[in-house]
Amino acid sequence: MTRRSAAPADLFAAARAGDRAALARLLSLVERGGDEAREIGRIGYPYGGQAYTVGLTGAPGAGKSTLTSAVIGHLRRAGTEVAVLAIDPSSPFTGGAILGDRVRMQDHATDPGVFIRSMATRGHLGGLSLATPEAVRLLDAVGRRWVLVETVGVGQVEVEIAGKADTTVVVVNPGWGDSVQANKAGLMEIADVFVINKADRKGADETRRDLEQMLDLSDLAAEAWRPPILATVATDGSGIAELWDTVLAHRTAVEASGELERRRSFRAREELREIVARRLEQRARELATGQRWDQLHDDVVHRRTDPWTAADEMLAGVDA
Ligand SMILES: Nc1nc2c(ncn2[C@@H]2O[C@H](COP(=O)(O)OP(=O)(O)O)[C@@H](O)[C@H]2O)c(=O)[nH]1
Ligand SMILES: [Mg+2]
Repeated sequence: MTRRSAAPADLFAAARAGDRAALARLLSLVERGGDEAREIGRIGYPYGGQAYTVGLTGAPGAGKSTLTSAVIGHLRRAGTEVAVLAIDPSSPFTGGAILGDRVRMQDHATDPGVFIRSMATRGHLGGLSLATPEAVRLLDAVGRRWVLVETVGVGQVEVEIAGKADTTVVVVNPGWGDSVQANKAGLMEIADVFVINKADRKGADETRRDLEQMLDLSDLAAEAWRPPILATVATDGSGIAELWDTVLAHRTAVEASGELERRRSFRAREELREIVARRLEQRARELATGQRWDQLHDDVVHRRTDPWTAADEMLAGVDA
């Protein structure tokens, strides 16, 4: 049996037994969406619930991939296994960012304790916002316990995806206060931990003051967990151990307070809502074609029917 024709159930069993090629194939199917993706989701779902996800997000070039690679190194020295999803919506196949990430992360390419995957959206219904949680669930279901998700924190969708992690690390650089590119308000909202990476450059102290000030003014300051602000130099590993300790501290805090459970429950509801909305949208597109549609359209144009009545007629008997 070739990989291409292997059934999702067989691939899933193989991936759970540690077959990385099977896991990669499953992720491709998930990424592509459609019936096979749904079947994989169905098969894997009962096995999940053990993984902890850490999102790293920030502007392009902030050093997220370098930081991720450094964190992987830190975890591996402690014998901890880790999976990484690098999300890049702008590069469906071989975009520069993905290649760059691959090169940067190639230190870990032959380490069986590390699984790295670059993901882009293709035909998936709902795009990355639905494909990413599915991919994370798959990694969870095949037994991965730590999943790092690197996303570019620019667009609203990407920031939303980043905010879906159990712990979200927002990566900024010295001078961030002046940059207008990043979705600053969005990033402030989702941060559990701030990292000022490239702290070897000047302006790190100023950026820290800016962040503290923004935190003081935001709702976050009133919450039980005030996002700590750390400084790192990802290229030489400075601050990486502290970063990981802070992630662990956040995990402990949200587990103890019940916040983790609340977040996951909220996320499940949001995802369910989104799936329903996407399916209704698709159904609506399907309805808006064909002879009956053309007739109703014509009736509206020639004022034989008003648009609301036409819509009622279109929807009559539709099991949406
Ligand atoms: N000086 C300095 N450069 C860094 C640091 N971290 C990353 N870089 C460099 O910044 C560039 C972008 O890093 P990358 O990890 O690809 O950023 P990403 O787009 O956020 O994933 C690369 O040339 C890195 O070598 C750092 O702490 N200090
Ligand atoms: Mg990157």
